[in-house]
Amino acid sequence: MQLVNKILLVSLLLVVLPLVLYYYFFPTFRDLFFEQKEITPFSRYAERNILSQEFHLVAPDHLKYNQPSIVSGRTDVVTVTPWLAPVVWEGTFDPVLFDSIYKQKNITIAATVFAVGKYIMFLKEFLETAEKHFFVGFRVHVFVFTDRPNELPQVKMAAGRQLTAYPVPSSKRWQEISARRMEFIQELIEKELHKYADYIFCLDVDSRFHSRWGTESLGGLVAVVHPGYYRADRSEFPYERRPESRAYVAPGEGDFYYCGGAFGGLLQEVHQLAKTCHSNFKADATDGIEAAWQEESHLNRYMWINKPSKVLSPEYLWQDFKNINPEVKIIRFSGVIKNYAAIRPNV
Ligand code: UD2
Repeated sequence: MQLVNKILLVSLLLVVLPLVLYYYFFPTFRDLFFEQKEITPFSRYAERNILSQEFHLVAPDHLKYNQPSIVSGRTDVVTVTPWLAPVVWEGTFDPVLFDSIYKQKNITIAATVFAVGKYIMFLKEFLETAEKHFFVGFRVHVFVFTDRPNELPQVKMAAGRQLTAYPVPSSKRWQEISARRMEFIQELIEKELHKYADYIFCLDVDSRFHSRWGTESLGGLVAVVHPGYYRADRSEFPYERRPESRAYVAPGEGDFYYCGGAFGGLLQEVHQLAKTCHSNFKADATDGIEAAWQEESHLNRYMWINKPSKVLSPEYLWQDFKNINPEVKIIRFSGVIKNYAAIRPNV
């Protein structure tokens, strides 16, 4: 009997051992038999929503709007990237058509804004102007990351729109506040937003809305071209230029210079962006390097490899101190003039 047991054990080992070795050394075999996909509430969200929200555009029947043309339109600006993503300028879209398509989708748009330390002073105007221009008529949930949750201004919000404070620590360095944004955005998406939000936009607080920022801005991964560099040669872009950094962009590379102060898209796309930038920023910090423009540098590196599916023109983030150029027909959102020495914790 004991001999039979031994024979059984040895033959079992002879079968199992090669299988185990094969599993570890040949990934294709492994993938054939074992599902490798990480199942999280977030990935379930992604599967459920991505197709219906982003790619299927249904217009209501009998909707009347101006006849579109494919032979006339804006000629003073480029309205499509070399990878055929639209570049959104005034005159390239029909707002009525866009809103009608997205109204039927019953979407929720989240917006994040950081108001740490004295930057809380910009929040009231940001929120008041957002009420007038940012996705008016849609469900919007604004999250304010702040170390001063008790100082949130009282702003009357329309039905379907709400404001939530998300406490974050103070910091002695503005660079750290700016840099940690990706980390907190990732955290918010994982903990909260995956349950109900479809799109997210991450915006600078020292800014205000002047005119419509609406459904025309929705897309998978959405970037805004920086107003300071949209006419410049790529050699002038302030990318991170030290190869030791994970934000490095080599000379002769890079499409546009994008703003750190406004980006967004589908929740799962922004989650991927925030997670990657956060982890690269952390790895850089371990190596003792901080990218030239913190998370903006990492975002630019990310967008060079992961091309945005929609690019917003500088109408979507202008700077109040800049003269307006003729191709900019409308300013939708702009950064206010500020005295850095008076508002930042360090200079
Ligand atoms: C640029 C970018 C900004 C960021 C930064 C580099 C634009 C228009 N702005 O702006 O997004 O990439 O360069 O790090 O693209 N903040 C606080 N408390 C502080 C300091 C900053 O809450 O004490 C938050 C706040 O939301 C602010 C944002 O961080 O809007 C960016 O800081 P900034 O506006 O001082 O940076 P700035 O103007 O250099």
